[in-house]
Amino acid sequence: MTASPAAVELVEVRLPLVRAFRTSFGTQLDKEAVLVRAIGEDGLEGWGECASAGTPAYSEEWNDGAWLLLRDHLIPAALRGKAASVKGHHMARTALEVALLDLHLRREGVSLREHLGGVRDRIECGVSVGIEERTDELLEMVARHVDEGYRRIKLKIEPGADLEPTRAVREAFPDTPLSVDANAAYRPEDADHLAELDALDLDYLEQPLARDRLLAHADLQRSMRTPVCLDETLTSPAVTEEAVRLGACRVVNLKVGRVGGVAAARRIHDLVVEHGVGMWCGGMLETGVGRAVNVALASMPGFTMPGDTSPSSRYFERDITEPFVMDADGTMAVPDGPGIGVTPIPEVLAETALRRETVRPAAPRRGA
Ligand code: SMG
Ligand code: MG
Repeated sequence: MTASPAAVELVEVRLPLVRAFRTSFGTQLDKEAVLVRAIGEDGLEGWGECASAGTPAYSEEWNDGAWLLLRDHLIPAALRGKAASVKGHHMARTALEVALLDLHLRREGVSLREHLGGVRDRIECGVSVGIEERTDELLEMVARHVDEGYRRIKLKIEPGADLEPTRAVREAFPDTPLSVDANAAYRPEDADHLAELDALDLDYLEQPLARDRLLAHADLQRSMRTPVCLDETLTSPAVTEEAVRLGACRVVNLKVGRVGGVAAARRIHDLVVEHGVGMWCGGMLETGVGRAVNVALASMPGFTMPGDTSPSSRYFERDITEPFVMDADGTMAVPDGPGIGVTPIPEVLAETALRRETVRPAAPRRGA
């Protein structure tokens, strides 16, 4: 698809989050991200972001691992015009795939949205709200987000912090589209407890059980009215098709990094459309680089629900790119410039960088 880059730079950045984000697997205070910069012979650049975090709490991937895999395997292969033979590590692979795609699309003058066949120039924003100690503070946050115009509120839940806060939000906001995300915190034995969510008119219950429990999710879905949405489980087009055909989910959360790249995401998009299930674009607290990809993806026709595609201000005082801004109607523009349509601002990159390293083609061996 694309000529090999002349060099590839890795940059790890750290940005403080405007508010700590608590999920069933931990609390995040900062966003740390590995960014990939593909540098062409012609001086053009392409950027990609690895969706992993500082620790392997959401999935097996984490930033130190991604850094080594990119530096020692994925990038050296790409510099030779090859794909490395690597299993798993979808987020790291996606970061490089996107950087190379961005470089290619910039050369061609084509936006990622056009490349993907996106049909909208604005997308609907939802917001994912972390677990809060106090329900009154949660209600205040939700009220603020509803006022800001978000089209859907998602609450993080875990055992002990589920029915009570969700019921309180539903009572205060009877008409707001609402969903919950458990990040795999429940067991199949919790089915009766989870079925109590049915009274709260939720758009979906996201990833209630462990990610490898396809059949258990199908059983759970049969036992409750609220649609089950899968996130962590859906790591490829094949497993997504099996989940949908088994009835393990009625809604799909699509994250490009989790599924291994733009090409895999397109295949999932198409099969989800074919099966007529709901779909929305997930988020990993991305900086502007990863956000640009999510927003372009969400412009495709199969995205039927607002995603975790929030504006930059939901996460950062200052994003590393020009900020993504949400209008009062809860929508956000899809970038229309070439490639992903945004680039890191050099000064912000310099201020937020923890480390940088450039990988160049190996010098040819003597006699080779
Ligand atoms: O990007 O706004 C965002 C965060 C959305 O809740 C979100 N992501 O399971 O869907 C999810 C989580 C994964 C990341 S939690 C640190
Ligand atoms: Mg999730």
